[in-house]
Amino acid sequence: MNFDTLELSKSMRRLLLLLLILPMALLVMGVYGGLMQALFRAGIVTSDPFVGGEYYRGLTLHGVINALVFTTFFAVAFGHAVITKTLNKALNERWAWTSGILMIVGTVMTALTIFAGRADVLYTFYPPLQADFFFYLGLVLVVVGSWIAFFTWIPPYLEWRRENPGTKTPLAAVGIFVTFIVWFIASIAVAVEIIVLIMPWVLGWVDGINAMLARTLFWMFGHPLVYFWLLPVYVMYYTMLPRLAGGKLYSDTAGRLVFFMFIVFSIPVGTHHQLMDPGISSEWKLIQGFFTFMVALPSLITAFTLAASLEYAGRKRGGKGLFGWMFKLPYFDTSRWLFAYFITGLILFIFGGISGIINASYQMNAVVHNTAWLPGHFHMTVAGPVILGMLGMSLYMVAKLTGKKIRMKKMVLAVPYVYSVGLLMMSWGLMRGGLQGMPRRTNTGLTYSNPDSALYRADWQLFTDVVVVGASIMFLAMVVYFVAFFLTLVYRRAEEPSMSFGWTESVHESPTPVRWLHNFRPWVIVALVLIFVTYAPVMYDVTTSNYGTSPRYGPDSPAPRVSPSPQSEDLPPPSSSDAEAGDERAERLDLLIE
Ligand code: HEM
Ligand SMILES: [Cu+2]
Repeated sequence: MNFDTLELSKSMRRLLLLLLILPMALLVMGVYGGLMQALFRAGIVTSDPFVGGEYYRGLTLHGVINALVFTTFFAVAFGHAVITKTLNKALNERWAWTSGILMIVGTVMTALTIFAGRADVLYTFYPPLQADFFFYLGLVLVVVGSWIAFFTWIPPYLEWRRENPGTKTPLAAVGIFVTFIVWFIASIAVAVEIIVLIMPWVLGWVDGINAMLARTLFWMFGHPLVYFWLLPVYVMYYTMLPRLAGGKLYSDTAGRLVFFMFIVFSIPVGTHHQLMDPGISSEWKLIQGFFTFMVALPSLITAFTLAASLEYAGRKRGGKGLFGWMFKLPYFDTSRWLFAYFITGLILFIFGGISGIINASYQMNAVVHNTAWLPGHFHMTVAGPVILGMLGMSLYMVAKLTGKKIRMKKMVLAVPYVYSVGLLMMSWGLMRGGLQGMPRRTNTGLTYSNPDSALYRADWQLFTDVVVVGASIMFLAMVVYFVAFFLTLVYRRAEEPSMSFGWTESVHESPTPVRWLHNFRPWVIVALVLIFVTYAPVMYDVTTSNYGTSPRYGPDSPAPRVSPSPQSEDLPPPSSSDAEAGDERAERLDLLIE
């Protein structure tokens, strides 16, 4: 193979290190926030001394840092490295730095507003919750920065195509381009939400906001966002995992097909997050639900292709019989420690995927909607394969980019296993409780988990406790990872920095490009048509349904037009009716009815 010979320049190495290390430092806080959520929910703590004491502040920080900031920074850093190495082309450094600086400035801005208590709006920032202007501006800068990174990859790619006619684009580059095509199209929706709807409203230029329209635009972005998280990890699974396991990728063509399918099916599915929302007709909810099952297809193809690749590796390593190969994989080989981060993620993803299919089913969604089931489900995806792949690859890249030896290797190897055990416990607790009605985004410690409260639910206690144990195990594993990560950084350099990935070969591969898997354009066109067809009616529904606009929600204007009813079993008894409790009740009611 002729690629992977170009070294990254010193300036690019510096940029990549910055993009990997800064969000890792923030992730320390994000993960701490996760532990605190579990403790809040169980009633073990009632205020957080570090993040200013508030449950929703911590939850906002947790969602924004972990799910939005860390993942985006990683995808950009990984993308820069993969594109440079696979195409053997240097990127425009000035633009790469511009992108990085925009993202950093944006992140700092957003984080400061959260810390200052001016953005307790959770990572979905649903209007009429309103944050400080700079919260949104920061997010816009992060997104625009990531777009610029993507744009720096296009000219070298076009040049590469001209120089290599009739050659297949390296699979990893295909994966990275798909990641950012999906991201670019999807983030236009959130850009419109923020710039057209939210910002004028925050600045006071308009009195109210169409909350339903804002939510719809958010989810038009929010669902493909999960593939933006997942796709870089798919790149690792397809182009690195098989070799790490001691084998080859079973089918290169299947890999290409999977990536291209994501362009088409990632976006026209967002209303599956709004199955319980008013204002959108059931037909289109059902149709988008149908496409959600279509987008499960590439993940199923991936499951089979990767299983075949791992079987190939296991048999090469001497595995016999139907299942013998499974026991021959390098689970505990410190020299292949990265394998552990990939395989644990894959196993978690089985459960994450199955529970996702449940969420997407219109009827079953009614059972789990807005319950603790949801965070139970998505920690097995975004906090499973996504974060494990990104943690593994961040450490790998940082070590390569600095020429340092990874410290505490045995511990580093143990982290994903321990973390996964904790994660499965936490997710079980959340999901099982959710099936019994335990809500998400609710400080249950004040009420349902509080024996002194009239709302106490003894039958949820076991689940809340399991969540605490699981979350503590995850937290512990993450602390070990962070120590190893930063220790590796501060140690003396062992060798010349040199970025390289161990690309995998494939068992089945067509020597020449398969025509319809060679160009992005037709897939993008089909995607745009499908987005139009599925979203035009939804947008029509939302903009014509007569809900009017909402003023900002706040203690001075407790938005719900419904007044908190004393009969509602979910609310504190009417006796505690001083102003503060009223506000709190309204706030909780607002979150309950969303
Ligand atoms: C030590 C690790 C972690 C623990 C203990 C943890 C714990 C939790 C808990 C208990 C909740 C539910 C809060 C509630 O609804 O009341 C939650 C929410 C959430 N977590 Fe985590 N988590 C961890 C890691 C992660 C990671 C790595 C990610 C993403 C990369 C993540 C993303 C989220 C998101 C997006 C939410 C939803 C926030 C919201 O509803 O606005 N978490 N986490
Ligand atoms: Cu979704």
